Amino acid sequence: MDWKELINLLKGHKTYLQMHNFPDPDAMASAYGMQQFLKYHGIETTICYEGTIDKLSTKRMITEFNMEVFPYSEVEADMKEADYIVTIDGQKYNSNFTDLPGDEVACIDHHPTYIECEYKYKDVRITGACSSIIAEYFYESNTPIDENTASALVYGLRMDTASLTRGVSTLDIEMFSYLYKYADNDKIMNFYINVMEMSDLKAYGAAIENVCVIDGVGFAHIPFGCNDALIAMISDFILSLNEVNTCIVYADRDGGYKLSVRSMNSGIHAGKLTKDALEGIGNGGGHAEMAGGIIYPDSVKNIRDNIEDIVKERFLNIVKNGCEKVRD
Ligand SMILES: [Mn+2]
Repeated sequence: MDWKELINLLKGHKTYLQMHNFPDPDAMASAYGMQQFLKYHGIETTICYEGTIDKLSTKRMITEFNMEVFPYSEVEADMKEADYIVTIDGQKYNSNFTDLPGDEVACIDHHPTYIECEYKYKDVRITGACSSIIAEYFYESNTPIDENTASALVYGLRMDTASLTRGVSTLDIEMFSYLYKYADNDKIMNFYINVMEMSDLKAYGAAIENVCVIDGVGFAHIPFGCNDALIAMISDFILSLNEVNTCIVYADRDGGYKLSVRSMNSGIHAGKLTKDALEGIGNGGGHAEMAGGIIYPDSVKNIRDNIEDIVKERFLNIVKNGCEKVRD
């Protein structure tokens, strides 16, 4: 990380901070934190995303932290091909990252790279949360951090690491302790109350009805559309079962399926498992502990009735053959 290089690169350019599609709290906190960091150094930016922000947790972040974030449809008329884009908590060419007209000159992310892309500035490190990487920009450059920004980053860090219990690196711990001093920790605790909506229960209900566990691997199909964040929450929930050490939860999406995968089994890398299991019918990847994927509508046209058997067979095959959890 060379924060001066990033500032020099962006100076004088109209810059967008693009989060991954359907941004989660870590993406929101990271984009907001980077916006505040750049603002202090004289660079104004616009935060944008594809998809929707429709979870209580992310909607609440906008009001509680006073964030300004724009769906692409609202900036479409303004964005030119020459404008700069910094990808935040995601990378160009990923299945969850829409290629917008602007020029992706920089990338700040904590996920493994699946498809290489040339950026003028790249800061990709495998950490529990992208928020930790953003916090380090403040720390390294001695940039003052206000309570609001520190609080948002603590929340993002906690959400992506399940409060420092999942995929944690030394940087996450160091940045948590750095941010903690500046954050409004009571405000953050309030985010953990009332996190579910009545409509979420329908998806939980379907998953519970449907769950099937084979050799420690849990599968649940939600037979209707759900947003990414909800599928991820249900995946965490299925993983909390004593009988489950790896789980695959998927919901219908535009004629295909959206998957969320978790692994607490040290022999199974969730990202590699997902990528390999979906080969030829979809796309996916992610961290050792958590991953996501999609199955394309075209590939299930004739097999939709058997989708549950097909998903089980594909994932169990990879699990059986071993899918070593190697740190990327
Ligand atoms: Mn993240």
